[in-house]
Amino acid sequence: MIQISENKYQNLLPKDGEVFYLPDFFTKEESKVFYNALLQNIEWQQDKIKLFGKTHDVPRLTALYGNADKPYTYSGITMKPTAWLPELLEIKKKIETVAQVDFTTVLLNLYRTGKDSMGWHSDDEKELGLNPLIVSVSFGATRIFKLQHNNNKSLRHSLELTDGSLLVMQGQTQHFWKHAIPKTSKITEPRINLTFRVIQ
Ligand SMILES: O=C(O)CCC(=O)C(=O)O
Ligand SMILES: [Mn+2]
Repeated sequence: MIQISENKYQNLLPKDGEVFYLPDFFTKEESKVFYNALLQNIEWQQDKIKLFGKTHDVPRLTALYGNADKPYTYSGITMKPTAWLPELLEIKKKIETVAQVDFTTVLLNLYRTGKDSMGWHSDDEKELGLNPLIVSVSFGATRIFKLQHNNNKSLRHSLELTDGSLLVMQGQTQHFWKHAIPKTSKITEPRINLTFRVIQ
């Protein structure tokens, strides 16, 4: 699935899945160019979520890009992706040098400040298949990424996702672990995250 040197990068999970973190996957210059291009050119939208009969704004902006023939249902909404932009194809090409997979879809999140967040979840939609490979790229502000095991709450891991970094989740990770980006009062700058996925 992914070709990374097991000596240099170790699995961050003690069991039931594999998570690898590659800081500085993109240079500072590349990261700056992609950050500015994505901030400008992506059609960021405000998704809504219904909780106990009340509609709320999700605490971040999102977008879905990818192959037109691959609709994606998440949080109960079926989304048709917008056609790939050149900068997205450039990022996809670079990550396909370490992950020998033709990604069909990218989900983007814009965390405008530390007040924006992502709640605990697994990326376990059925379109992603049994053991999905998810490659996550970060540009802009550093945010904390948390992982917690479903059956044993004392099994947890926390790391900082820095500008230009890459995180890989694969194997059984989505069956056994949840992940989240918590709110923080320390961060006032935006962060852009892209998760490349394969819709079956
Ligand atoms: O922002 C992140 O690093 C996580 C995003 C995420 O978990 C998702 O889009 O499913
Ligand atoms: Mn996720």
